Amino acid sequence: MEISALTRSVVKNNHAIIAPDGYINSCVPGWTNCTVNVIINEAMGAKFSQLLTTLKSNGEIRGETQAAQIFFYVVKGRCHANVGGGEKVLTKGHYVYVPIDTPYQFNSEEEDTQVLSFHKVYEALPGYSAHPPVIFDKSAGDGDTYLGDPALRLQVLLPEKPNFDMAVNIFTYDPGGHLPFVETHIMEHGLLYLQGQGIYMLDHQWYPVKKGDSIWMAPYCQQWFTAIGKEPAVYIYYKNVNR
Ligand code: UGY
Ligand code: MN
Repeated sequence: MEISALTRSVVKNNHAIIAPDGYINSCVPGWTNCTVNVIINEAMGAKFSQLLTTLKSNGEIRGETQAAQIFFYVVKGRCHANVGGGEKVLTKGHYVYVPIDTPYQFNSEEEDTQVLSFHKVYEALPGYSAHPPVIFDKSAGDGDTYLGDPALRLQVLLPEKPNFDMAVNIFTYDPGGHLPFVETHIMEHGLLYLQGQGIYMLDHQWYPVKKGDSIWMAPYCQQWFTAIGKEPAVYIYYKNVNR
């Protein structure tokens, strides 16, 4: 039998690893027939939230954004999205950007559909208007070579425009691929592993991580990663940008 007092999850002042074994469900008004796990949040010291929501076949995610914009990404399954008047059926790898003051609705079309979301209070930029809602129903691919290393690929999911104050990217590492240097930066991250495994160094501590794990990195939390195992390691991550 597993010893239930053990976990790989840690929560420190400037980083956290959250493995699924520690999840406790939350209730979010309007998000019904689904399991909501708030993985990263202001309560932890972060300046954004990261949620993972698993919908039953009749599950619904419905609301209207206020101060915070939301980025939704379909991790698995199938759902019908209605955002800011646009409608589409979404499957794995599709994603949606919901700006502030915008109604949104997602209805599951398959049991266990899973949706990742990043929520951030929008910081407007004088002279620029907020980007309208977008439903991206083309699957995210492998991405472009990162910093000249073909073992690393980065796919940028949102338009690189100054009116966006958040970026969401997918990072793919072939086994043995690693960040070219220890990153030390002001931007904050939240991430979810979609595939594979590896070793993350956070604030000079070393953690084995794998598919299903999430990580929070506060500003200036030093970070480095290498992929191990037999398949590429892939994570989707949030970053605050342009402000
Ligand atoms: O965009 C980034 O800062 C990215 N290279 N960081 C990371 O994957 N930990
Ligand atoms: Mn980084």
